[in-house]
Amino acid sequence: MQEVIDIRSDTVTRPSIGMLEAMMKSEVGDDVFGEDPTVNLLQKKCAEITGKESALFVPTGVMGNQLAIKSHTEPGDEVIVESESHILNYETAAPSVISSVQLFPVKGEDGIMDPDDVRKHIRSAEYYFPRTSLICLENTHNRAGGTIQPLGNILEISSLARERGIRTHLDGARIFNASAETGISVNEYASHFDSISFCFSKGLGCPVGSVLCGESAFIEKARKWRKILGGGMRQAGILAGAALYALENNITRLKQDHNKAMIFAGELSGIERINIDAGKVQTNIVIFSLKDTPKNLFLELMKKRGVILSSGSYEFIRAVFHLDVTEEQTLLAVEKIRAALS
Ligand code: TLP
Repeated sequence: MQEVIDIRSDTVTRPSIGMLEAMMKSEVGDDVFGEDPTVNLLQKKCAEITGKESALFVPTGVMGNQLAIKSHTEPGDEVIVESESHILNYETAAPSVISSVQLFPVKGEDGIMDPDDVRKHIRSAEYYFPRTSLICLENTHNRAGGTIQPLGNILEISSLARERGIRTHLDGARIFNASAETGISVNEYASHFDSISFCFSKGLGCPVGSVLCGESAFIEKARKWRKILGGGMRQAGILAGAALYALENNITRLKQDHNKAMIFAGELSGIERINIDAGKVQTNIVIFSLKDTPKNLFLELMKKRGVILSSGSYEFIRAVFHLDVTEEQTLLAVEKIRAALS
């Protein structure tokens, strides 16, 4: 049988034996009653890591972002997001459905908004404008190809928000990737935001789970909305056990995924029929396009050859490196792409 190299996303990883053992050994209780010791431990650890008062274990990254929006805003408010952000593009218009808010997209460069553009788009107080009550950033930025938000930029936007009485949320689905690359702690990144969510189910290799961190009153509001949305998970300790295992074992290795992404991008830059700027790869995501081959045809062809890539935004194709793909498989994927395009 043909070996399948699945680099569609870092969400496709399967729990390792070590993680499964940790899950089996996890003590559980009913988390809707606040009685799951492993969930409680995980939430305490996440609050510590991010330097926030409280944390809430949630099933998905989308739920983390949506609970943050719901808990920070009132119906009729406006939320500033980057125009290629996950919240705007991949969350099924949930802010309008769940929070009755409007998103205002500000175009960034490689996913990074210019603080002056953000300033320009904060609404003044006239009664006929919506109230800008929240600014969201994404670090690393998925659609831009795993780019890292520069700390200086984060500081400018967060102090601007604070001056104007606007709350801030960080979609830190891949914040550990940013931290592994820059050496800036997750605590430091989180300190510039009122709330942060991050995912265990991506580069950290868990089957399920994300967390939302912030002030206690904010988390209590989010807990109520998690229940309303059907996210009260009962004996979720088996999942929290996987997340605790990932925090212990799967963080220091993230740089290996970045190295594989860089090797992959470097090799692709030598293929004539591919457009890629290998120098732009910063973490575990690579985006590239094809000079003369229709994207869907190429994706189908590669799938038949055992390399699963994902259709990125617009003309782009996306490859994401993770703990279930080796360096050898990375090079094999390159060879298969080279052969398909020759
Ligand atoms: N991203 C997925 C897809 O939805 C595109 C992927 O394959 O990368 N924030 C960011 C920045 C994300 O990339 C994702 C997932 C989420 C939030 C949502 O996480 P989940 O899938 O757990 O709801």
